[in-house]
Amino acid sequence: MKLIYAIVRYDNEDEVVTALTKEHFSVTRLATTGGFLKKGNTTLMIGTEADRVHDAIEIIKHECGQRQKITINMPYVSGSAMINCATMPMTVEVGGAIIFVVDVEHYEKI
Ligand code: 2BA
Repeated sequence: MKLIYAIVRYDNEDEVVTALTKEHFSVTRLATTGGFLKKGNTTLMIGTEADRVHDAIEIIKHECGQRQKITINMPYVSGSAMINCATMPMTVEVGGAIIFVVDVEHYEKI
């Protein structure tokens, strides 16, 4: 058995979960926060048989779409000091999903 962690944007959460449950995947949603942008995102936990991992990832890929580049204004840091109110434009990629697949040592329902 495998456990898939999929970090998705809030905007995609409902569509991804609906599509996964329609295909009989069990899903748990966790409200999480990205360390870099400090914005809310959603982490999905999907426990499934190894031979269904590919199908789950294809569904996530289909619902989350392509990654896109966006420009954000980051606080400007000079040396160890953050200069008040100064910002610096920076391009980051968002969208799509971040996926980890890990082995499950033991699984049971009691
Ligand atoms: P955040 O940490 O808020 O990162 C948002 C986006 O900012 C990232 O998108 C990436 O394009 C950029 N970014 C992140 N850290 C950066 C850094 N140190 N320097 C420059 N740019 C940086 P994604 O890669 O799509 O990640 C989306 C969210 O997935 C992340 O939100 C984080 O919550 C999670 N994530 C991504 N990679 C991870 C990893 N290796 N381990 C744990 N969580 C991860």
